[in-house]
Amino acid sequence: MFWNPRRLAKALCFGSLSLALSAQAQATNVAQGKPSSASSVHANGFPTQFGHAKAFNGIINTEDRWGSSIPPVPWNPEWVEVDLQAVHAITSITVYVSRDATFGRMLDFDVLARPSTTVDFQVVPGGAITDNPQTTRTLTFAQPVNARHVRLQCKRSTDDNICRVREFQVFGTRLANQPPSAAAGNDAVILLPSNTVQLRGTASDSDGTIASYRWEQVSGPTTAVLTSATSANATASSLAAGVYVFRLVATDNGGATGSDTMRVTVHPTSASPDARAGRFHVWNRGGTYDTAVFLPKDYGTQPGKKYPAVLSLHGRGGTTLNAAHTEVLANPEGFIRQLTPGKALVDTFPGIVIAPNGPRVGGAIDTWWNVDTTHALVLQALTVYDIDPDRVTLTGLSSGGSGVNDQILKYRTTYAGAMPLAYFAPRPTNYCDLEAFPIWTSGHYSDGTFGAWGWFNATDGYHPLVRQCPGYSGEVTVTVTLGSGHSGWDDFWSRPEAQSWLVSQHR
Ligand SMILES: [Ca+2]
Ligand SMILES: [Ca+2]
Repeated sequence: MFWNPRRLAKALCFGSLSLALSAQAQATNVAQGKPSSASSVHANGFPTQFGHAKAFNGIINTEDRWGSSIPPVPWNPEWVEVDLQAVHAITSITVYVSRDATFGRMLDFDVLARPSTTVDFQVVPGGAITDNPQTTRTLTFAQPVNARHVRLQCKRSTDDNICRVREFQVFGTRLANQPPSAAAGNDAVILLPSNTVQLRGTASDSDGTIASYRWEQVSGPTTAVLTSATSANATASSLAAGVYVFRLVATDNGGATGSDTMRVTVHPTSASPDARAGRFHVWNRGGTYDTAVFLPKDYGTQPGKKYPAVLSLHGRGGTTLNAAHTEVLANPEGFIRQLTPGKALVDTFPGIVIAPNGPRVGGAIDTWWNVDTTHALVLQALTVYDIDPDRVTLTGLSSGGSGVNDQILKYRTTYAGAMPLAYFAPRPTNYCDLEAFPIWTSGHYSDGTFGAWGWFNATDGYHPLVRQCPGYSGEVTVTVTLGSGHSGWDDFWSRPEAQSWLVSQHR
């Protein structure tokens, strides 16, 4: 035998091919014999040959094939699908896409997969095929595709416009059942005599379905009565004062479980509200600012409850302190004016309002808020009143708006949001510092203090200039109101959505 490089190369090539074939022979066609379905079945004259199960029966001939009954159109494709009965790591898919070597070939089709019925089908990598020239197509995945359902979706075919699949093979290995995830819902706080809580759970399973739910009590001062304990939503009743923990256990169709717990805190019946609740009182802090403080109607009734708080700064016209400290109550200016006796908001406002009255006691009549003194006042209020330190916001008008501006430029980590109205700001040199901080500002269009400084750009639809800052995350809202002149803040603060915003921000 003489040396022949071409023959040697051919032999090597066959050698590697046979290795590849033996590797493929070891892979299992996990679609064979599995339950199938199809959008339609072509039965004319061949009722025993065109069933969709024929695409998964392991027989690759011209007759045992699925065929669709009508010509496919792009917006209503014909499809055939297999349910692998469990999630598999799929390494390749081979589809025989013609009746035989020359006739009835699919031209445009997609191969799709999904891990469960709770998510949409996705086209597998390389699975969107157009102008197919071959009678057999194999898709091999660099990363295995995890799926339980695999679908072929035919959009265009040759000849008689009928889609045909002689055999649809899916190669891979079955994955272990993935446990479901459960969520027991938010913790709850109730006040006796109310002694019932709704338990609202949810669960999902990435590779199957939720077969059952079970609520159980983990701990608590007494044994609670659980109603509908085998549903996602249950009721815990006959609760006593103390802390209960409940667990939701979800079981999937493969028997795996996932769980989550939630806590119910039951407060004892309280004493009557704080004597100062539902109105404002003077928090006399001689040496800095005299301050009016509003406490909500239920203040003091729920031990441990923390309230959102609003720092309210007045404008130059509110600088009315007198020696008898009466003006702070008699002539309030700023947001706290919404809470003067007799107003409906007194009964419903859920936050604490801290309204210092400038100028500082014993200080010169200056119309600007001292940034450090004002901030110190807020920090002290956190120690005196039941304030949630993560829910303190700022609002002010005119020079009070500037006072808010100064707070958020120097101390904004203390605060959850700011609502400065009708004022000069932001200062052009540093307004980009305000990115990602919740701000709602407003003023009249024609107010020189508001319009002149570039809070908004009228040609851009009143969008704040802070939008142009690098990294801006979209938390600044500008509301330009109709009307003229400098005032208008009382109208703005009387809006329920503005009142709600002030107590809804979280640091
Ligand atoms: Ca077949
Ligand atoms: Ca599962």
